[in-house]
Amino acid sequence: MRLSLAAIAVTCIAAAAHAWPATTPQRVATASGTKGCGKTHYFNGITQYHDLKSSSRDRKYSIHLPVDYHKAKPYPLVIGFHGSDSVGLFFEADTKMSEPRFSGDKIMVYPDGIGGAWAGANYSKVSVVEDLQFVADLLDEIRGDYCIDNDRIYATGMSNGGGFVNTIACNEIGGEFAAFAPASGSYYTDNNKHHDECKPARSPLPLLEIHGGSDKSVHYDGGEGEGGDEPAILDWLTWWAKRNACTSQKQDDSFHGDVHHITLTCDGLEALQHWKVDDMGHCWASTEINFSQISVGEGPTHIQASEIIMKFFDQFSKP
Ligand SMILES: *[C@@H]1O[C@H](CO)[C@@H](O)[C@H](O)[C@H]1NC(C)=O
Ligand SMILES: CC(=O)N[C@H]1CO[C@H](CO)[C@@H](O)[C@@H]1O
Repeated sequence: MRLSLAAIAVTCIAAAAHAWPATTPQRVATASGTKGCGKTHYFNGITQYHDLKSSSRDRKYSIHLPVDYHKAKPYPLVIGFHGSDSVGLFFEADTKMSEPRFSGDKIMVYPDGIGGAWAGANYSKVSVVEDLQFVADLLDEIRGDYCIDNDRIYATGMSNGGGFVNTIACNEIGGEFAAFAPASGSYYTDNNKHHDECKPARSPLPLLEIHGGSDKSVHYDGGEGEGGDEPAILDWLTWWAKRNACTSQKQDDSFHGDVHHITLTCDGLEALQHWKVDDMGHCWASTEINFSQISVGEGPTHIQASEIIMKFFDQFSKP
């Protein structure tokens, strides 16, 4: 089965594809440390919980430092946004992203949404403006307390949290991030007729999406979702292909056609990528059974989202 992105099909013949080896960084990081460099931290390698005041509300997040955290070394940062009716703790357990085999040298942060949700859905408890302000306040606090490589800040999220990752990418604050990776995302914002509410801070903005073809909550072909109307995933990708000015597309199919990996090249970078797993439902793709799969009555699948996402992040730093 061939996935088609309408807008790209036109330009892919004329454009010269610039292939990059997947394992080497597409842009080399020049580490620039933050205010928090030099501060000593204890219990590294163990997730710790913090409070933060934002828009006069009490917010919470957890942070996981690499076990060998060195106070003078700038580290990449990944912020992970949980799905609806959840908290950062479950997202961390479900994705296992804090395990060194996935996180490597990255600092992992898991914020909690208000009322178990992120802005954008009709069930959200706070406005998009307020949740985006929270992201700004969270970045400020983390930069002030820990040694962060400012050029290597990333965002990932699941379902409602994936939708919020898209909202971040579509706004000015998204310019603080090097790359984005929503999974099973419910994209409620920028869903007007012309999709012109999405105003990314730069182009291309590296983005990777993973979605189940059999997702019963956030349908691959779009339609009515739990928190409002959702676009078809390929339409949504087409909008990003335009914003990122991508010029060529390739596709790999594997596992007897169950897994499809689309890679679009944008300004010489493989900056827009999508993984579709035909048989997968609404969960975080994993080759091992875990919470989100159990909750939708599913077994493991062919790909490991946590690994794919971290490898994608490793290829990008802020230009
Ligand atoms: C949210 O949107 C969905 C889908 O359109 C709808 O079924 C639901 O009733 C809405 N809920 C609220 C609280 O507006
Ligand atoms: C959170 C969770 O349930 N994780 C499990 C995912 O699957 C692996 C492998 O079966 C288990 O070891 C984890 O405990």
